[in-house]
Amino acid sequence: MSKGIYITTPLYYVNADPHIGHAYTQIAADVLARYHRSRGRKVFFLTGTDEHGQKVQKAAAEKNLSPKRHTDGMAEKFKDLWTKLNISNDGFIRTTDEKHKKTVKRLLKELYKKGDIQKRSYTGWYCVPDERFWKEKDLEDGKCPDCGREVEKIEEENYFFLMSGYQSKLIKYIEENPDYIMPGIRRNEVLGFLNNNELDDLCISRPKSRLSWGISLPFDNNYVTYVWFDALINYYSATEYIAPEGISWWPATCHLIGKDILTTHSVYWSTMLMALDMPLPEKIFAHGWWTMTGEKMSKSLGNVINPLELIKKWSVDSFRYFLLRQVTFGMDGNFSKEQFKSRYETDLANELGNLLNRVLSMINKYNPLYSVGNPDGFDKQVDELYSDLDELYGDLKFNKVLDRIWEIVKAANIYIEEQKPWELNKNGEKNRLAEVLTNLFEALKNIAVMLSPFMPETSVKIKKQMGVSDQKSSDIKWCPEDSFKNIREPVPLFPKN
Ligand code: ME8
Repeated sequence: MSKGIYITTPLYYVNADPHIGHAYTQIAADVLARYHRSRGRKVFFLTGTDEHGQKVQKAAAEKNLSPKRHTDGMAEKFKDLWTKLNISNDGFIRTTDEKHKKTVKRLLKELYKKGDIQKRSYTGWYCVPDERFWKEKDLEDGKCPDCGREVEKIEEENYFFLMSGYQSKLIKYIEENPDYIMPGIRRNEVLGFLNNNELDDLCISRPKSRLSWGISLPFDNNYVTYVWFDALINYYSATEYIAPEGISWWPATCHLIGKDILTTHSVYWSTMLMALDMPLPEKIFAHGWWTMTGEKMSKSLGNVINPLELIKKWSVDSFRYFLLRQVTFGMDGNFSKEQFKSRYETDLANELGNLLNRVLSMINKYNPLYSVGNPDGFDKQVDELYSDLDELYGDLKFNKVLDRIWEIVKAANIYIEEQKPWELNKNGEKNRLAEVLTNLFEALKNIAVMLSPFMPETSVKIKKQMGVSDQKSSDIKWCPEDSFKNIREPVPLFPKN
């Protein structure tokens, strides 16, 4: 069976509405999926919702709804936003899906049988918003070391996954696979943690007396599964009942996550897979945070920006563009409406929009022949970028791809100023005029193709105005047989707001 490209996002908690942070991971994963599809590869792009656990149970109770009613409504909200953001996911998994629950139970049973899960009594400090246990020594000023919020002391019997037994195997794996955890700064963080601390066993159950909203343990009906143990398994369970058949999807090509959930993925999930004798994903990429005045944008801090407001004012594509151009993927970025406006007006309206407008207006006005002559370096620039794309996307260097596309946009604008097609026309230099406008036309066409994963609607609009077919990036080549005959009157791509 051939191996497909399998891209995942985190499954978001349905305790509050999605915000820019969630949209960011979605858009990045979407760009990656669209890129691979455009090269003719088989892709399965999965997203979904994480619906069990204390946080969700609490959110439902606050609205006086049953957890089921609450999660049904919230899952629709997430789906609706992804449609509005043009997210092309192939599957949407909910951890309340019966088939997912079945797989979780099967794998839990397997680990229990193997002796990798054991019952023990336990005292610890629990952070409800993070759904994580901490030891007394981990607390900072008596609070959760991760989010700084209050923790609750809890004493009870629970089931533990014997994660500590996999510590040295995990260190070895990360050391031998330098691209497993990316970017490097996160890899070093995980290795530093593993090399300097003794890994604890992981508490993977919650007594039903305290939490009923979860998947029952298949070997003890008095308990439900810890929400992370349930949620992480989604990446695998989806390949059993959501992904198209006939292609091998596991191991996943890339788990895209935010750095807040690096430990759960790189340590919990990796050791769970090791215990199950299953291959580990090829890559876990943890991106940075969007902050507001320096603080992480988060539902619980209440400093979130609603993506719907931005796309209403500025368009979906400009929102997608801004998020991936503004910040190096992997680093944090502070969100500012002024910077958004500036990118819209400068990069999109002035540089890209005007380029299209000028080129089409000149072709309409001067009516040149389509004439392949000296490409004046544009062919080289396009070919080089095209052959670098696999590596750039492989390292998730989204802003680098956009920088390189913009180098061509800028070069084309400068070329117009230097070549002065209006003078070539005035002086009757018809051949050179045809050559220059053909070069600009070809450059724009390739820009549109390479922009398509980032700005799918804009790419189609450009191609429509140029009267060219909806090409894929696998069709990229300089000056195929073409003509100006289907060209239309230019319409501004990014109107002034
Ligand atoms: O952690 N900046 O769900 P969650 C960038 N259910 N990205 C952000 C962000 C921000 N300010 N805020 C959120 C969970 N994100 C678990 C995951 S996976 C099996 C289970 C994004 O709703 C980012 O991708 O808290 C982060 O990792 C994720 O939302 C956390 O979403």
